Amino acid sequence: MKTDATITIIGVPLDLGAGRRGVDMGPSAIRYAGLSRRLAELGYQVIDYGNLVTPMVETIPLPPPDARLRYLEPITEVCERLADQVAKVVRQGITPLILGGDHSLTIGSASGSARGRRLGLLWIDAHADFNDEHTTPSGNIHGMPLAVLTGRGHPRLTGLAGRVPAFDPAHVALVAVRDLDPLEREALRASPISVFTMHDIDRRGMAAVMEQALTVVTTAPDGFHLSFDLDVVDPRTAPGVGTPVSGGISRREAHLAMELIAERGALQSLDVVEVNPILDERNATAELAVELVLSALGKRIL
Ligand code: 4U7
Ligand code: MN
Ligand code: MN
Ligand code: MN
Repeated sequence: MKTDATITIIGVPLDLGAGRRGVDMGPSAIRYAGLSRRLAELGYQVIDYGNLVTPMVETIPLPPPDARLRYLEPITEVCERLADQVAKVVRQGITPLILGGDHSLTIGSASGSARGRRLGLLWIDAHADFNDEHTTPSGNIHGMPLAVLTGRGHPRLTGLAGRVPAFDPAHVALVAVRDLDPLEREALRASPISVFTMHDIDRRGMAAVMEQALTVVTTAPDGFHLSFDLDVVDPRTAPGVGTPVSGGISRREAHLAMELIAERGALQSLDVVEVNPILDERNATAELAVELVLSALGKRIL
């Protein structure tokens, strides 16, 4: 992407999809870390649309503890509005940058970006987010968006791109995964999604893995959407996430992945999700999110 292009920021202060509070403050923390100014310094025209209106958990009746799709209705309603907003921005030739918020919001952002075009999907996450209402151990929808976007899940969620699946699984790559639930793992093994685990990164290095993952997502004709869950980074570096998993990628590996994304020149839209300021240390995780967005959008050291 040319660095004089226009970027639109959309915040989604949603935490209904996660098991604990706090990710709803992610968009504020990422903005506070200097996102707009840094993007402008890189040469972009930046338009901040502000935050979508999202319901607060305290204002909704508590779902039963054994709910399998907790807060389906309000999450669907937010994702519908987000998908419409993202699709509108895309039609104007503008790149949407969506700030989360829990990962259920990507059902809206990626679906909106994929309306009327065939995109690849690059999912960088410690988790596969490949559960459905039958396999989920938690009932939390932030563990389901990749399944929904490839056509498996509640029909209220799978259709937001205007077709099911929103993304052909042959054009989807999952990078740096290290924590799978038993039934989720089976579903993933049976799916044509290209999965690159932490093991692959340890063995072959981030550069080789990312080149291959990018080849997968760029076989789609119209470019790709990036979904970046901050919990992919090791919790010593990115403590401010709701579901930390030790043994994650390093700061440098994360930057390298983003720099290789920029080099391909096919990125159409992106979201950065799961930043939880309550659990963060002096906004370090939000600051990292800003740095990584800059790398994905073309910032170079020299
Ligand atoms: B995230 C989990 F059970 N798999 O489904 C689930 F371990 O968006 C976690 O990647 C999901 O942060 C994590 O609840 C969702 C759990
Ligand atoms: Mn996730
Ligand atoms: Mn995750
Ligand atoms: Mn998480």
